[in-house]
Amino acid sequence: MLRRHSIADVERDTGISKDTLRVWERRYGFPDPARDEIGERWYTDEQLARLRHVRRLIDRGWRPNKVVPLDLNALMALLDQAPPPNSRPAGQVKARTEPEGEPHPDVARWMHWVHECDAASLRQAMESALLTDGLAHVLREVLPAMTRRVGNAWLNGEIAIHQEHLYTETTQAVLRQAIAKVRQSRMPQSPRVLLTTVPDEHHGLGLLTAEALLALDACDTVSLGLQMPLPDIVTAARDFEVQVVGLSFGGSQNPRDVKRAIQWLRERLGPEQILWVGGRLPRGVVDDAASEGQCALWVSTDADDMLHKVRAWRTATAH
Ligand code: B12
Repeated sequence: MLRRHSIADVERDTGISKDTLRVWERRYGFPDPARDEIGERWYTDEQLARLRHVRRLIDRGWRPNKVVPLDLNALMALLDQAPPPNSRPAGQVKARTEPEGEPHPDVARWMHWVHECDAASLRQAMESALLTDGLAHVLREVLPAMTRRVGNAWLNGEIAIHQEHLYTETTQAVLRQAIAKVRQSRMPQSPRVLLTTVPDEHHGLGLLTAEALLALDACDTVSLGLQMPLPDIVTAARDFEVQVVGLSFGGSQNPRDVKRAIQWLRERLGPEQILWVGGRLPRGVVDDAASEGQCALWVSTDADDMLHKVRAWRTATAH
């Protein structure tokens, strides 16, 4: 069934602001949304798919006037090419591009089962990688590469949404089982960490990755799953007597909401607690939110940094 998307949906999905969408409509004649009876813009699936590709090309350094007018096939062909001539220097390229780097052999195998919609074989392949290479290796080397591949494959139309869901669900099931196996008693001087996401944050693999790495590092974690209302996070942090509240962000939230959530929590968690935010954070949001609030703020966007913070905490509380 064809779906229609409001301008706010398109902004949230692609990260292209409403103002920019309107300017492109005037300037390039695309996107050319239909209007409803009260004049609101409505975009089709096809327009949304085209805009996702435009966004990725702009992130790679293409200028809007070169890509906005192109059709989907032309955009896909450009995505397979090298960066454009005179592209912006690396520092100015938006952080959301997802180069895949050298293909990992497990990724090719796992993708095969995703294409085949074969959940049992995918799960078996993941379990066998865990046995052969260990959880830490899979978390650091294979899962990030596989997730990027799956994300790009979905974006390029190589796989359907149900195949992307098959990957996410299987990964979650395998990781949960692996976490249960490695969970060990908490090392003295380790923070107890409550893990969750804020309302409307549906991305859960980052949270699970963090939980698995903390379990490997003998930290005690309390995982409350996704989308906890903010006041309940504060209550749970008190009731579970945690030292750290870890939040994971998937990159699709409005930066204003992310900043507000961080500030709101920093004002209400205790001064002895730490708010730990990880995942994909809109640029600048954490800097803005960092100056306010009574509890400390940790930010981690990669796995090793997460463990350094735990070690620093252990050292600081060792006496
Ligand atoms: C799977 C997925 C989904 C699934 C999530 C299912 C689930 N149960 O998790 C579903 C289908 C629900 C989904 C929905 C959406 N998604 Co989505 N999704 C993805 C995908 C493919 C994988 C995300 C993921 O799990 N990554 C794996 C984790 C392990 O990696 P990570 O998040 O980077 O985390 C690492 C670190 O940051 C750290 N970390 C993470 N959390 C934490 C927390 C703490 C405390 C610490 C210390 C560390 C830490 O640990 C990890 C390992 O180092 C990505 C594409 C990609 N390549 O990642 C898009 C992606 C994240 N989604 C995106 C978007 C736009 C959306 C949607 C708006 C619409 C859409 N187009 O599908 C909705 C929004 C839903 C919502 N309101 O939250 C965009 C975000 C754009 C951006 N600005 O970055 C991405 C990047 C796709 C893209 N290329 O455009 N998505």
